Amino acid sequence: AATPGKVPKVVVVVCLLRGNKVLLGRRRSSLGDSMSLPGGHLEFGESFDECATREVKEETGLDIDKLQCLTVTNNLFLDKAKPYHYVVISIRAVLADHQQPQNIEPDFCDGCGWYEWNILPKPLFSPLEKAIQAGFNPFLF
Ligand code: 8DG
Ligand code: MG
Ligand code: MG
Repeated sequence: AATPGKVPKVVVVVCLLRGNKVLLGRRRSSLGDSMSLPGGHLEFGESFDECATREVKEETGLDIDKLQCLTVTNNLFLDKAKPYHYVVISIRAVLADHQQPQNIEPDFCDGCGWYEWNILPKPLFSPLEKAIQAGFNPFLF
């Protein structure tokens, strides 16, 4: 049903892979801290790849390469106090060649780190947790 004044938003998130690990960072919200993929809102006129590259750079300082579109999910959390509806495009990428993984500055991204896919930290950001429970795995594309 149409809800006056509310529109879905488009978000691009990035599974930045290094070996068998993925980059996650800490998100702070009123509902508590959780770990999530870097990413953010698609800006007017951007391609998905441009958005992925820009958000990762803004949030971690890292440059990415070999971008590949994985999934599109419709993330609905309508029963929350602040209901949200995001169309989330997941992109897989690796570090650009010149990039030294150890160069991540903690200042860029609180709690940012590389995690093995089968030993992910908890709590995960709930939409990510949900996607993983539904079988999402960036290593299987
Ligand atoms: P801002 O400029 O709007 O402050 O931040 P942004 O970096 O552009 O946006 P964001 O808050 O990081 O991401 C926008 C929304 O995307 C977030 O509030 C919830 C939704 N989202 C998901 N899954 C994921 C995910 O795995 N990672 C991130 N970062 N956001 C996600 O539904
Ligand atoms: Mg963000
Ligand atoms: Mg943004």
